[in-house]
Amino acid sequence: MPVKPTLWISRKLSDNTLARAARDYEVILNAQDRVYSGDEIIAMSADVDAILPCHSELFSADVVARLSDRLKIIANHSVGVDHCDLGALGARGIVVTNTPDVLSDATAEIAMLLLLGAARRAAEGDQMVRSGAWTEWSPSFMVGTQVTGKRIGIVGMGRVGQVMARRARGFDMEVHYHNRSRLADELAHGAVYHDTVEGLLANCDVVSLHCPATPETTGLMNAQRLALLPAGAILVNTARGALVVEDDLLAAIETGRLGAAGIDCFMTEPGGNPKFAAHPNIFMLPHIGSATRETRDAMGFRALDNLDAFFAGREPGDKVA
Ligand code: 8YV
Repeated sequence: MPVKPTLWISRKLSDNTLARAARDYEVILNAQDRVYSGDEIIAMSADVDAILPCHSELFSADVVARLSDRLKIIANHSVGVDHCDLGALGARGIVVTNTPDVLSDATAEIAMLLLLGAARRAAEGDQMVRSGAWTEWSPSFMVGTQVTGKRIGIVGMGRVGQVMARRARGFDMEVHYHNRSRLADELAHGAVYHDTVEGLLANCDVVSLHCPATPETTGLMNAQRLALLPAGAILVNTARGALVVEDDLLAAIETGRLGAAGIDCFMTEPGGNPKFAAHPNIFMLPHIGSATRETRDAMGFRALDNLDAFFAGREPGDKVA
């Protein structure tokens, strides 16, 4: 029997994922499901051949420089890899993989939920009924914004963005997008391409962010760009908190430039932005875009597929470094 590689699973993953991992690897678990510090990750790396982390574990250049030579692969349980310094990991010869595709449907579901919830005042309405404050009704009460037939602008027309476009078409929305490159016609399905974010923003009633957080996209939605949206537009973010300058979002909500926002990702996680709480037209969720039973299994399996390929001497399908 060949010796099984030793794998640290940094957070509590789905039961099916843990069972499969235990079958094929010597697994070290994180029984408390807590976030490990850089120093703890470095210490752990001396005892393992592989790590299966979430986006909550930070592999900064400083951490990567001190990882043990024993560690060969980081198989992320996430599509986003902004928590990993890919340049530093590549230079160390540590393979990095992610989990694309399998979370696109779940994330687009949450983006639609945020869009509808922001447009139709879901948080406010739920709170009113729940707290017993619903004491009267009138036709002018809780009036929101209709989504059907409006223009949606998708920033980042990758896998999640394309699913979001399909869902939006189900609401008869006119789809516009900005992407690094224009999609082939058979993928665009008639969506209108804008070669700049600025051009897109001026032409949409709703903007939904689906691009990764990179040095180029950090702070993308700042005061200048928010000012390009039509008054009363809605912003949806299921991608990364770093894409939005949160103080500028607050200012745009306060002036009415933004009619509402639906936010699943924040600069500070966990926790979010306490300043948002004063605004009932900011509909918030705690970074749960991919949190369905089906998708959690699929993400875990995809990460394990990547590990299996690596330890079988093949190139993992989702190698990003
Ligand atoms: C996950 C995510 O919840 O995949 C990503 O990039 O942000 C989320 O889908 C998280 O990373 C789980 O590990």
